[in-house]
Amino acid sequence: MKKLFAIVLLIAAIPFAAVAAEDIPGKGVVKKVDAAAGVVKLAHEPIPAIKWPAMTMDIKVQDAKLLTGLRPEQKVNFGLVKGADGQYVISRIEAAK
Ligand SMILES: [Cu+2]
Repeated sequence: MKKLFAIVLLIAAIPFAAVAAEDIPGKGVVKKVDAAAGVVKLAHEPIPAIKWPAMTMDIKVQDAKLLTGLRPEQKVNFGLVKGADGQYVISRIEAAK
């Protein structure tokens, strides 16, 4: 019984673990999409977690597929993770409501 309870707890914790593989959330506006290079130019709001002021910059995406459907002047929410080279890359990006 104790074992079953432990397993249930473990399964219940999985979604939180997935979320806790934390990205750094940001908001911005798409300025340019370069799917071939896997880069999006964003005018992003300040990101205090990593001490970034508001700026317009090119950011790489983890997977070029993330850029599908994005278009200039679209408002987006995105998440950043640190790549192996120490540079931040976009792990998720979606249209903001
Ligand atoms: Cu920036």
